[in-house]
Amino acid sequence: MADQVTLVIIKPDALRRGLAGHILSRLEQLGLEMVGAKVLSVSRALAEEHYRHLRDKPFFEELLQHVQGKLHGVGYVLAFVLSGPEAIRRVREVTGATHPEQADPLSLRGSVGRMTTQGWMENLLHASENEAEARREIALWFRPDELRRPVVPRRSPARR
Ligand code: DAT
Ligand code: MG
Repeated sequence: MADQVTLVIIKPDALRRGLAGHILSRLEQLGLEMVGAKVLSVSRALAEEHYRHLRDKPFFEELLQHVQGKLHGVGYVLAFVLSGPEAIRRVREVTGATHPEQADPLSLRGSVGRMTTQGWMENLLHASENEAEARREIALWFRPDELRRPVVPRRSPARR
């Protein structure tokens, strides 16, 4: 199995509900290497860039508010870079499908994710979907000196 790197974000809905430890402990069971970890406040610019593939969706504005913690009163997230065999697929499997009601009941989103009565999707964590997305996201969320070792090509000066 080829080694892969992936970006995981434990989002404000999970932190608000005290689920960071539960999520990390499920991820830890995959035996992946932790290459980077940090707590940070998400700027609007970072949120927009991270979710740029969804910018035309009707829920985009809510999504930006969500990842910035404005819906949950938690102004930060936890971000991780994990590496190991089939890391992307295996982390996505533990994470579960996007919609909590469609996610495998034993996955994180299926077991503790939920839709709120306001209609917000609390799906708890972000996990990269494929190698190209993982490379883009890791370069977006982590500076090279925040990673224990290089895992993605350096960002070109033009993109900073
Ligand atoms: P995933 O997070 O499973 O990779 P995605 O990349 O399609 O899913 O969407 C990113 C986030 O956007 C997702 O975690 C929650 C939000 N989202 C997606 N579809 C949505 C919808 N139909 N209604 C509300 N929020 C949605
Ligand atoms: Mg996605």
